[in-house]
Amino acid sequence: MSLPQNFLWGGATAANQFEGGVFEGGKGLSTADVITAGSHTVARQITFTTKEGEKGAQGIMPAKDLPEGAVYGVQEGQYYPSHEGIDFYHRYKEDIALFAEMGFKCFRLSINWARLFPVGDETTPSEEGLAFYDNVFDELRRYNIEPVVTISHYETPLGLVNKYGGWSDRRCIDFFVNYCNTLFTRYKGKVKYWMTFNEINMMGFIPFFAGGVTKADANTQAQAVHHQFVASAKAVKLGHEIDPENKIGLMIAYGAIYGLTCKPEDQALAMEDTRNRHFYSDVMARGYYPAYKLKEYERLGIKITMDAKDEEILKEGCIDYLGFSYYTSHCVTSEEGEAIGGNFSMGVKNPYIKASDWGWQIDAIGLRIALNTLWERYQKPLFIVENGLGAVDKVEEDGSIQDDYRIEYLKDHVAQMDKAVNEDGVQLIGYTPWGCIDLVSAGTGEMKKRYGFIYVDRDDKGNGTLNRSRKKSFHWYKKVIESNGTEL
Ligand code: BGP
Repeated sequence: MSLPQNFLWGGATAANQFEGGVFEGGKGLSTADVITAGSHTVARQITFTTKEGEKGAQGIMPAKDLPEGAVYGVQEGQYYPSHEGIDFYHRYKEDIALFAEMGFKCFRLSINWARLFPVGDETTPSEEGLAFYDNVFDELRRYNIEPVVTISHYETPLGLVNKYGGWSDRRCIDFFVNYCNTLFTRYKGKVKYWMTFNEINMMGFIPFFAGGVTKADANTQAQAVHHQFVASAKAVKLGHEIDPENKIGLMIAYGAIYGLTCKPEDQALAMEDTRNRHFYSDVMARGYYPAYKLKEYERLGIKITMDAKDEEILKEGCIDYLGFSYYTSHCVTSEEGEAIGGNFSMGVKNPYIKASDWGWQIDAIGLRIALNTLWERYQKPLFIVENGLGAVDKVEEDGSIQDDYRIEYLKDHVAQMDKAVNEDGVQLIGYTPWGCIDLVSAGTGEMKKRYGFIYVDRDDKGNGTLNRSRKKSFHWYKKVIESNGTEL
């Protein structure tokens, strides 16, 4: 069966993972720029200087308390993968031509906030920063590729972290809304699809990474999340006022969650875990805090400070669609179980499915379940804005890359997506597999964890020509798009 006409086939990226040009065009530093590379066993490190002038580094997965009063910045001799990324900053024309060759209808990218507002609290944006994205959007439009823009993807301007402690400070709301105002005004007519915060629910696991929050206590985290909710709702309202054509969505990390057995305790745990993911979409899609979260806050003694108008703002700023990432499903048990590695807490091993080299469990059917759950709960259009398999690719002697494992993963997921649409009646507007061109891994900082249809010659230490080449999956995906999902 075929997917709806105008279905947005494309691919997804994020500025700090592929743009590079970190010191060019007057760009300021962001949180991503002070995080060093790691491997999948060694967590990435945030670098900082303490008040006493001592330089240090601290792991970010899982989130730990960072030193009080530290100043975050770059240190000589450290390798920061975001600084050069894969150099999209200079190669965007070549890359967009390759996306066009695959037949992309849309392309998801994020704007680097610090490229427009180097510190984050300025009132006027950098013209050079704005012009860069103008060029990118114009180039996309030349090929009729619709930009899908994440406004904040795991990078808060470092100035906001060092001056205000990131999103724990309410003033960030105004800085963000001013940034959004700039985007909606400047790119009116060029961009229609927006998402406010990438994987906003990761604020609960990695608050520095997701929101520049340097304190990890539960109250500070909940307060920072509240600020992001209000900022997002204000942005939605403003975006609609500036251009009624704008479609502004949320973005959460999602996945089906199963109880390991049919033991009621396991199922209850699965229900609670699922609900915890829904907390973010509940607030942003329905416009109010759900009862279960208010009860939980009460139980834990968490008190959020709200302004008189916050409740009204949340109601007025409900999102137009739900964007989500789907890589894996999760399995939970009420008994002792072996926890799975990976970049976040992944629950326990599901005995029925295989896992990637990074331990992410591969479950295409879970995608159909996820689509149905979200559709039933919100009745708003869905957009799969990330999906894919992180794998090590081997370049053959003739230069080809035979990534059949990637094709198999994507094929199975597209088939389930098709079922959700054509058999279950889910309203799905698009599909943008993650890292459509190889880029830096968010979780590990590695290059060897690749997702792309396009190979980039670059290694974990930053060596390589940065030359691009087409993998076997490039040709496969081109056919999928051409046939609107009928030829898998
Ligand atoms: C999501 C992020 C992306 C991304 C992807 C894959 O959580 O939104 O930025 O990179 O996961 O994760 P990783 O890069 O760790 O493999």
